Order: sequence, then C-alpha cells, then structure tokens
Amino acid sequence: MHLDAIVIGAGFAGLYQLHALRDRLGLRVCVLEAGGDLGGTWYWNRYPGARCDSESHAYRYFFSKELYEEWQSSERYPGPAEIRAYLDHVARKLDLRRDIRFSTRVTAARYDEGTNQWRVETEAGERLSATWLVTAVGCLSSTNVPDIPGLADFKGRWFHTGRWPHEGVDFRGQRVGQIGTGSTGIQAAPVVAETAAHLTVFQRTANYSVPAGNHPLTAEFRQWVKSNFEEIRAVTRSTVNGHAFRISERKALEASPEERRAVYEKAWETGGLQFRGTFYDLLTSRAANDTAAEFIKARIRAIVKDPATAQDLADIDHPYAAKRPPIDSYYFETFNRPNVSLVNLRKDPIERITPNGIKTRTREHPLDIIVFATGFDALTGPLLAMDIRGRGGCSLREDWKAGPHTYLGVQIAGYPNLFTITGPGSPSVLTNMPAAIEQHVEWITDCIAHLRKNHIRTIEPAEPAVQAWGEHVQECARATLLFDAKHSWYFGANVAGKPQVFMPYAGGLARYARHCAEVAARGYEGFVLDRGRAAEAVAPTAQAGV
Ligand code: N01
Repeated sequence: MHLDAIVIGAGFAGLYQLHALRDRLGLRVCVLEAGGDLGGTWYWNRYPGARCDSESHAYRYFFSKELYEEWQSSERYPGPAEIRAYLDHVARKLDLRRDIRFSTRVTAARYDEGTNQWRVETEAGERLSATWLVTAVGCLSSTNVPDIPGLADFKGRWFHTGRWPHEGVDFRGQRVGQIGTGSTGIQAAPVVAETAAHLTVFQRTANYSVPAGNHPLTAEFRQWVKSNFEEIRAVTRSTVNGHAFRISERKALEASPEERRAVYEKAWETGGLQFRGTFYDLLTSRAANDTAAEFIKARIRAIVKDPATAQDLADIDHPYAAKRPPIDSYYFETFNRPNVSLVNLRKDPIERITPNGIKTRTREHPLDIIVFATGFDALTGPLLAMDIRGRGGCSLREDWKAGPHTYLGVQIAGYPNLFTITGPGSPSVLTNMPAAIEQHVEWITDCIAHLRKNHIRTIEPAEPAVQAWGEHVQECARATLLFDAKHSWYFGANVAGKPQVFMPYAGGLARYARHCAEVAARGYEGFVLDRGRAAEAVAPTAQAGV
C-alpha cells in the first residue's frame, strides 16, 4: 500500500497531524498506532491517581476555535478517561478514525533512495510505503523497568504505571511496594494507600511537590474559558512553557523575605505548576531557587508528622524544578497514614527482589504487589524502539549511540523526509505538550506544502546546521539550573547504559517557535532541499542563532 504520508502514533500529535495533512493538504495519510485505541500516553497511563498536570483549559487543541469552545472539562486537571473522551470527540468531529489502524506496532522504517519512499514494517509483517514519514510517538512512551535482580522469581504481581491494566488493580488487603517518587509515583501513592493493607514507598531521590489544587470546575469558570479562547491561546503561545499562565517578571531576591513568603504561600494555596512562575529567575539563579526550595522543604517538614520520615522526604539534593516538578493531591499527608511507610534507598538500597518481596540492605519487605513508577526511556526511547534506517542503510540506533543529533528536534541528517514531532532538541517535555505539538504539526504541514508546491523531492538537515543546533541546545540548558540535576531523565540518566546528554530544548517554546518560523521564511535555512537535480543547501546566515 503506497501513501503520501504515514504518521506513527495516534495521540495528540498523530491525530492533529492526520487532520492537517489529509484535510488541509489533501494527502493520502495513514496513522499506525500500537495501542488498541487512540490517546497515546493516555491510552497506556491508567494508574491510580493518574491526572494531567496541565490545566484542562490549556491541555487541548487550539487550532480550531469551534472545537475549543464546544468542549467542557469537568475538573481543573483532566484525568485519562476525560482526555480520551476529548480525543474521541475530536476524532469523531474530524472523521479521523477511518484513517487510523490500531493495534499496529511499527517495528522498522527504511528509506529507499531509488524510489524516494519510506518503507514501513509492522509487527504483524505488514508493509506500507509513503513519501513522508512523521513520528508522533510521544516522548514518554517507552517504559523503564529497572533491571533489579530477582524480578522473575517474584511470586506476587507487578505492574509498570505506564502499562497499567485497563481493568484496574484491586489493592484491597494487599501489601504494596511502590518504587519511584517522580510525578507518577507522587500521584499514585495517595490513591494506592486508600485501599492497600500497607503501602511501602521506596524512594531513591527525594522530590519537591506542590499541591495540585484539583477541583471540579464551576459553571462560571467554564463560561470564562469558552469566552476567552483568543486570550488563553495567546498566553500559551507567548510563554516559555506553553501553559496558560504568565510567569512573573520579578526576580526572587528583589522581593523582601516577607513578600517572597507571601508569594509562595499564595502559589501553594492556588496549587499547580504556577509555583514555577512565581519569580522569573527560579530556574536561572541558584540563590533565587534556594528560596523556593527552602519554602517547599519547610512545608514538607510541617506536613509529615514523623520527624525521621519528614527528614527523608525533605532531604532533596537538586534545585527546585531542575527535575520535572510534580504536583500532588495529598502526597506528603499520605505518610501520616498508619498503613504507609517510606524506605530511603539512599540509606538502605535495594539488593534484590525475592520471591516474597523486596530485600534492601537491612531487611526484607514482604509484598503482594510491586508498582514500578520508574519512568520512561524518554525522548529517544520511542524512536529507537523502531529500526529506522536512512540513506545508504544508516541506522538511527548506530547514529545516536552517543546521543541524539537533530536539527530543531524535527529532522535528522541522513533521514530525508522523516519528521519527528516533539523530537529530542525541541522544547517538548519542558512544555505543556499540546502547545509544543501544535507548533510542530503546523510547521511540518507548512513545510510539506512548500516542498510539494515547489516540486522538491526531499528535505533533510545539513550537517553544520545539526551541529550548530546541538551546541545551541546544550548552551540553553547550561544557562539554567536544569543542567545541575545530572541524574534527571532530561539527561537520560535514569536508563542504564543510555548516553548522558541533555535532550530537550530549554530556550523556551515561544522563542523556539519564532526561530522555526524564521528558518522557514528564509527558505528552510539549514536544510538541504533536493529538486531532483543537484541538491541545494540553504546555508545558515549569521542571524541563524536564536
Ligand atoms: O518518572 P520519573 P515518572 N531504583 O523518571 C525512580 C510525565 N508525567 O513516570 O529520581 C529505585 O520522573 C526514580 O528515582 P531517581 C512527566 O513529564 C506527566 O514519575 O532516578 N528507584 C524516580 O523517583 C514526568 O516527569 C504527567 O533517583 C528508581 C522514579 O523512579 C514524566 O512523566 C503525570 C529506579 C521515576 O521518576 C516521568 O514521570 C505523570 C531504581 N532502579 C508523569 N529507577 C502529566 O500530568 C527509577 N527510579 C502529564
């Protein structure tokens, strides 16, 4: 079967990319999706307490005012079922399902130079080809189950949060061990603790968290959302992180200690990721960051009644928000329950999993269920799970052995006509994802329209542009405190053997989007456009820096 374009993945990115290529450009498009239905992340992540950390009026598409205005969210933060219902509504409205094949996992994609086609293979052995290949595989979709010895001998049940059984897990009467205290673990623990006989949380790195402040939305707020589409969209497109709130223009140390405390207290009460926006230098000045970090640590110590547990939870070794900051619903309060205990793995590390539970250095913890809230092989994992081969059979797995190399996070040298939505080197995971996705989908769609109109056979980045972009990505990260948390998944540090390179673009979504628009306006500067005769490289100009 030959198509104009194949899109891999049917989450937020794949659905919009299908609509844009099919309904705006009139292309023949097929979406291949490994899951049994649409939703991407939200198809797989159904663990207890799962909820989006972006607010529901921002965690949506903005490309259609009508679509935006007709959807009503029920809570401040949408849960997986509501997000899937929203995406189902979008799919129905735009008649997307007819071009999506579910339960179809792509295993390989090979560029054929002779025919200028991508040849795609699925797990079931099916073969399809297309001129354009777009990956919409998400950044956090390859689960990371750490290689702890003894797991195969465990007699109980175990689950990774990112592959949660759709029928749910009954924790009643069960002794549950949860490994991991990232955004997921911090959401899951309070809900697991409600029904489990006992919950033991195994914490390797203590983490900051701020109350989410979730609540049902009032009719007034929903009406406000409906009436303010333009303004909300404008905010999401003008901020560094694509959220619908503005970041303060004030520096933390410009405020007096009393003023600062009042600002943090108000943000704590309001809840959510806005806490990051209280002062604009929280991620660039260690002294500024320390003021927020100390405020949160003091809150943890005040909430958690057992002083030793409080100390272990507040003993945080990195700046606030240098790792992705979680938001929670009664996470720290959960440790005041009689059926919850904390194991500090820094003091008492896991030695192995036994048939009956988890053995740390000092004792065995008997368990019926182990929950791995241990995160993902982020950004590169979903791409490298497929055997992608470009010109001359070059392999992405080989080419990225020392870390990913992209231009703008959207294309890879040697892999013509392949586009990677929210790929490494783009703002992606540092943003409210739908905002980053929309920007990429629109840029890719405009690019393909340009190529078709001008009879250009292929587009791929020139090596010097890839090199310069890679340096710029590192430079942007180094300008922030994100670079100080070397053990974060932004560096790939959570996956054994993964190269340690800072992967997302930390220069901000609005600035990045402007730069991408300028690149296009300058005739796709930094890309090689092949008209079928001699390839024409559009050399970067002096103003290419952003
Ligand atoms: O994964 P994580 P996550 N032994 O990698 C620990 C998004 N998200 O699923 O910090 C013991 O952050 C690990 O410890 P350490 C969001 O972007 C979005 O929680 O490496 N512990 C850490 O505590 C988020 O950032 C929403 O020392 C081990 C935890 O497991 C991203 O997903 C909701 C270990 C993993 O934390 C990932 O979050 C939830 C080992 N061998 C998540 N290996 C939204 O709302 C790992 N750990 C959209």
